[in-house]
Amino acid sequence: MRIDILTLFPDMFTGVFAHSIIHRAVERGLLELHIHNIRDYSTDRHHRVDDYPFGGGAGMVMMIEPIAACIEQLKGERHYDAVLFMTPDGKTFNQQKANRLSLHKNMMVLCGHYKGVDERVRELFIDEEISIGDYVLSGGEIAAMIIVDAVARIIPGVLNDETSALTDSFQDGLLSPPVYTRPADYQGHKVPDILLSGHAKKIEEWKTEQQLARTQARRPDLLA
Ligand code: 6GU
Repeated sequence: MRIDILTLFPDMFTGVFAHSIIHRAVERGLLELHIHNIRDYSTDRHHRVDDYPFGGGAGMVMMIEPIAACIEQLKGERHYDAVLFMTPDGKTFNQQKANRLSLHKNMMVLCGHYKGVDERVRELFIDEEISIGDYVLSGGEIAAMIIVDAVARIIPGVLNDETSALTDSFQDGLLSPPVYTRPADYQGHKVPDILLSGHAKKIEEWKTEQQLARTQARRPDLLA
């Protein structure tokens, strides 16, 4: 899978993408990430990428031309299955959306900033508008990293069997059971006996019970 990210702040991505699961996916040749600085596509003599809003109002608006130039150049090089726009007024991201996006071969992710992006960008170029939740971030970059992480880790071959995405909270509609490691007794706080019993079948039953109880207590909306 190839993901192209269009941003005014390319440096924000370097640390996050150099580590952890995303890095492993890239190392294994399962994910290709390309970060594009929208400013490089400005033909303006001052490399302007934003301007005052027509009709007035607070804040600057990202201009269409540099964004269009970047998207059109990329589309001339290969087919894109989807062009996403990260915006708080998009549809809320969830595991189901991550699963669906992970099936794409090539996808573009546009990160918005300032007060917004010229509406014609959405009309002309965007297939899907995605928010990561009901709060406002200063830009779409951190949201884009979250999408890339959630998608990267479910590409087959990225995770090992022991960390399989299939056992995640949300994949089966239930929260995960509690987990424990050594010591079996920490200052009198003991690991549940069942986990030390060696009864594989009983342990599985216990885990499922725990999943149901946790989901009922913490996220009853998932059971509804
Ligand atoms: Cl995708 N962008 C911004 N700027 N704020 C957000 C968001 C995205 N999702 C939630 N808040």
